[in-house]
Amino acid sequence: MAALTAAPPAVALTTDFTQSELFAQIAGNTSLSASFWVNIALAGLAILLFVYMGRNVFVATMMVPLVSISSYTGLVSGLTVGVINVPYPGGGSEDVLIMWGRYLTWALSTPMILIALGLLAGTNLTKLFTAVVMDIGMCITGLAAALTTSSLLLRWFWYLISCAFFVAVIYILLVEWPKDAQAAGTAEIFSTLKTLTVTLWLAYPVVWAVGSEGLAVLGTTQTSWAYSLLDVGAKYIFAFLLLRWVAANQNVIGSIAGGSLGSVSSAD
Ligand code: RET
Repeated sequence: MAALTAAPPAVALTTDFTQSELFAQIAGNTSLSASFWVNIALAGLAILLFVYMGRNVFVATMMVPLVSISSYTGLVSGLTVGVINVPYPGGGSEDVLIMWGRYLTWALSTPMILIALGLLAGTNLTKLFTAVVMDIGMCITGLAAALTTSSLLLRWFWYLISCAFFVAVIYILLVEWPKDAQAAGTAEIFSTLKTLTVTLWLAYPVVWAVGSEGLAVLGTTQTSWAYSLLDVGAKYIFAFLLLRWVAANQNVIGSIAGGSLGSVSSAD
């Protein structure tokens, strides 16, 4: 981003751009803006659709598009982005537009997805809590990786710590919850959603590694699009499949997780 190049300050975390300057930069890049607006529009549609499908269904699932709208509004307005001087392998560094708001809101949206999956599998509180805590650890240390400018090594060390948290989440999804789902009688839908989730989630650290915050094989706009498209699958397609199943299987719902999966309003 040539227009964003400025001399890196010696100490400050972010190079000095006002929110209005960042907003103007984003608005001036049609493709980057589109990677945000697509999600705001889809999240809005998802909320309308989910409300139509059933008013009380799965509070956790309904929260996902709400968090998403907040997330992308932060990005598109320039509030939750910043320019930092990212060190790259080979000794160089560059001023890069960092979308740190993504990590922040992932710390809210991904636990919701895991809570929905855990409840669906009828798991116990210990495993649910472990998955959520590990997941939040992954998001916060991912944020630390994105914001560390002092040392290339420490930047990637944060990345590895985040991956370690992520392994725990994947383990619970692939090993623990399928057993619980089997016992709860939700194995089939759980298996579909687990496969979707694990496949898409695995792509996030890959995008980070090759994206503008990692090895910079992808530029800022391409990185943003990659995350935005992954979000579409991991959030809206996920939530749609889950809610469709919940609406069609009220009898199973009542018997798992003490009915805490929610219910479709009787008006439907
Ligand atoms: C980071 C970089 C550090 C290493 C790892 C990551 C994983 C991120 C994931 C994000 C999933 C986000 C979703 C958002 C939906 O709203 C932080 C990219 C492991 C798995 C599903």
